[in-house]
Parts: sequence; structure tokens; C-alpha cells
Amino acid sequence: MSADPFAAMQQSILDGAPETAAALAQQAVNRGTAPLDAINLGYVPGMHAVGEQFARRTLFLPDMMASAEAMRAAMGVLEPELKKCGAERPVAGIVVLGTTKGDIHEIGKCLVGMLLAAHGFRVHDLGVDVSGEQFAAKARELGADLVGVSALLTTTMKNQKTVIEALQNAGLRSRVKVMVGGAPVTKRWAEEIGADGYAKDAISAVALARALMESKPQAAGAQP
Ligand code: HCB
Repeated sequence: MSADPFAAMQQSILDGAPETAAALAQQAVNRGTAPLDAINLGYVPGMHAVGEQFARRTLFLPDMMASAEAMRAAMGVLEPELKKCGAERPVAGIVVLGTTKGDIHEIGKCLVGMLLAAHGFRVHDLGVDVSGEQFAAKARELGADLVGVSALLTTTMKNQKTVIEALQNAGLRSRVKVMVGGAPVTKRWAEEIGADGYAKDAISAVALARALMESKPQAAGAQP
């Protein structure tokens, strides 16, 4: 195994090895490594490498699924550590999060949710394959301040626009900010569909969520 712990984490994702990935995460926690460093310098580069190899056809769907399992195993260890950072803080805002209709990629969206929670946001994760109407219904139910919509496929990106339309149809758009993200998503796309912002990764999503909260006229969770 590599002497560089971050390289070993990356390799555990490429190998699709959940036990190794979890063990390395636990070792990192024991050593006092910041959980976010383990995620950003170890596991996420591993997922990017998997994506590149899948695109080059040197790695196939079952391998990609095994890598996702390994990522989940590592996150299982790191998530409670991230949560500790967000405990006992005032609520920074209420966020409804999900992956858009037709898309089952969830790792990035879950990471965004974890970091938002670690920074004091109350996060409701609707999961994957979520319709615009489901986003709007949950946003209304919770009096959400923000909706975060993830899309990983070029074919499902357009459904981020559907979420914005559903919020408009439900009369919620003026008080619910929308942030979009996912590998194929860009700032330009966000502007084109009328989203309030685009975040390239989970840390930027936290900064964006904070900025959007500041731009909101009413307090966190306020009803119209
Ligand atoms: Co998937 N897949 N996949 N996949 N997959 C991608 C996305 C490709 C790019 C791989 C490639 O070709 N290079 C590709 C999409 C090509 C395209 O559309 N242009 C692809 C494909 C083609 C497919 C299938 C169609 C394959 C098939 O069946 N033939 C299929 C689609 C199924 C479906 O959704 N209907 C499929 C399936 C899978 C799984 C199930 C095997 C697995 C997902 C498992 C899971 O999530 N439980 C998977 C995986 C793991 C990937 C890659 C390898 C990694 C995705 C990932 O987790 N990245 C991905 C390659 C890649 O993206 N480079 C590949 C790591 C996270 C941390 O990054 O970008 O998701 P992220 O999230 C970031 C960032 O974008 C931002 O913050 C996150 C954290 O930093 N962000 C937000 C994300 N959402 C946000 C929301 C906000 O509001 C704000 C910020």
C-alpha cells in the first residue's frame, strides 16, 4: 500500500474496495486528519479518476458501481466527523436537496448535504430521481430557503430547469433560492436556466448557500 495516505485513499476507490476505503478513513480520523481533507484530497480525486477511466473504456459499469460502494463506505466513517462540526449551531438556513429526475448519481449531492449540515444548515435530502413537483412540495412543507439540485448527466441537466419551473408554478420562486451543481453543470448553464447560483464543489456550495441566504429578504425558515 502507498505511503501517501491520500494516494492510498484514491487507490481504494479505483480498486472498488469498501473495506480498505473505510479502514483508511478511520486511520485518518484517528490521526486527526481533517475529514474534508480526506474527502477532497483522497476520495474525490479517486472518483474523478474512475470517471476518466470509464470515459476511456478502461473501466466499466460494474467497476464504477464498486467504486461508488467504496466511496460510500469511506463517507460512512467521515460523515459523523463532519456532523460534529455542525452540532449546536443556530440554523443557517433550510435546504431541500436532491438529484434531478432520471438521474441516480448521489455521491456529490450527499457531500454537499453533509457540508451544508456541518456549517449549520438544516438539510432535507430527497434522494435521487426527484421530480420538480417533489422539490416544490418539500420546499413548501419545510418553508425552505434554498433548493439544491444536482445533475450528473448531460441528459438530466435540463431537469434542473424543470425544478425552477415547478417552484414558479407553486408560487414559491420569489422566496426559494435555487443552486445547481454536478459534473456537467456550469455557471453559464445556471444563468441560462435562471438558477440563483452554481457551485463547482461542496465547499463552494456552502459559500454560495451563505451568500444566497444573505441576499434573502426574510430570515431562515420564515413563511411568506
Ligand atoms: Co455515472 N456517469 N453513470 N455512475 N458516473 C458519470 C457521471 C460520467 C461522466 C462517466 C463518464 O462517462 N466519464 C457519465 C456521464 C456522461 C454524460 O452524461 N456526459 C456517466 C454515465 C454515462 C452513467 C450511466 C449512464 C452509465 C450506464 O448505465 N451506461 C449511468 C446513469 C444512471 C442514471 O443516473 N440514470 C451511470 C451510473 C453510475 C453509477 C450508479 C455506477 C455510479 C453512481 C453511484 C451513486 O452515486 N450512488 C456512477 C458514478 C460513480 C460516476 C462517476 C464515476 C463519479 C460521480 C461522482 O460521484 N463524483 C462519474 C464521473 C465524473 O463525474 N467525473 C460518472 C464525485 C462527486 C464528489 O462529484 O460532481 O458528483 P460530483 O459532485 C460535486 C460537484 O459537482 C458539486 O459538489 C459535489 C461535491 O464536491 N455538486 C453540487 C454536485 N451536486 C450539486 C448540487 C448543488 O446544488 C451544488 C453543488
